[in-house]
Amino acid sequence: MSLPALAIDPFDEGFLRDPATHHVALRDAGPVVWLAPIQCYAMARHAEVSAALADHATYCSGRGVGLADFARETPWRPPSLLLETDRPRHDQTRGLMNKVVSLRALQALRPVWSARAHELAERLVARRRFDAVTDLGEAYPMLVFPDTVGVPQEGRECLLRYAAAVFNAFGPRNAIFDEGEAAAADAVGWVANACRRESLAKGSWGTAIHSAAADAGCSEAEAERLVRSLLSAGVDTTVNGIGIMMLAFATFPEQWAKLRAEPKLARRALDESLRWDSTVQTFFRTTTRAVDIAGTTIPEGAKLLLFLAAANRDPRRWDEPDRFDLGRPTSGHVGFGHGIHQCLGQMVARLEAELVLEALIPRVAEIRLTGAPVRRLNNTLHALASLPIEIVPA
Ligand code: OVV
Repeated sequence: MSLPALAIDPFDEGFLRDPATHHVALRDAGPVVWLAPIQCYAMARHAEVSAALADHATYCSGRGVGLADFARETPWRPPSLLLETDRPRHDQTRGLMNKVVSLRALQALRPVWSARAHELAERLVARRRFDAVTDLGEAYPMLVFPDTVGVPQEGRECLLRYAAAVFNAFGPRNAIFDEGEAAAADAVGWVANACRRESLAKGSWGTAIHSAAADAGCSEAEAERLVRSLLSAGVDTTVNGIGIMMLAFATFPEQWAKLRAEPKLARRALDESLRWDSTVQTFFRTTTRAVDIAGTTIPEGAKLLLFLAAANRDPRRWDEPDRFDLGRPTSGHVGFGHGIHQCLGQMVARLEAELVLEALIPRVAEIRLTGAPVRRLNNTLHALASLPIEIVPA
């Protein structure tokens, strides 16, 4: 079988404005395809994407999970000791992070995070009309997450620009990459300073990481880079995760009614929302050996683009994949990835989403769009700039 070659650039504006439409063509072209404009292999079907994510020995992360191959190019920032690292080192850093970002730690935070969600919901519902992205999707994580990591109060708006730049930098050096980098020039310095032990609040996750990293024999600079991971991965992801989840409920009003009738479903809503429209659309891997996929040989040292979002709507795997449906089993979705690199913060994201919904359920009878959602283009994230809504109070 020959390798289908497609003239699709998944980082051009046309693609990024409407990824789901292009995903159909990518999936239907074959189990593995060649994307000529960016000169790399790609997979968009659930079976292949999931299998590649599970096979970290063949598809490594240490050469970067963006288009840039760290074996040939200097990364734009020192590589993440989690995301852009392989075994055995990865398991040491991940092991110590798992002790800090734990279910127990989250259970302790729950009452405070819940109170913040209720206060915010109370204020927004009183207004009736608000922007579900800026007023809720951005506002809520910013109310709880920076305090938990323990970063300085002053200058926190840098976090959003920094995270956007990090996710843009997984793509090619296109205009979006350059604009993100320029916009985040000051944020890079702010984040570097915020990650230092002296900058972090006592009793925070940040200082806990410094202690755990020191115990594991990491240098101070390595500990700072581990804190940096939380700030890189924990902001724009949850911001858009909540924003897109609100879009899902506004688009499928019967699902809001179902949630209100069965509030326990709040715990599963984010996973179905991520399956329906994945915040993190793509990640790359690099092959560590020549590997055979459905009659095609991918050589050693090749970049491979994995379309997580396309896999999550693959009709070969999901019934009626374009429907947001709280009743469906979401197990197996790759919105948080899969395998050893699967999202470290997934419990944080789920808790934030659950608490936002818990605060809205008793107060909101209906959610209506009052205008078209506005996209914010990013090389990796399916992001929203604005989602104007009006709620009908309960
Ligand atoms: C999953 C993710 C995204 C961006 C940055 C990082 C992780 C990191 O570890 O720095």
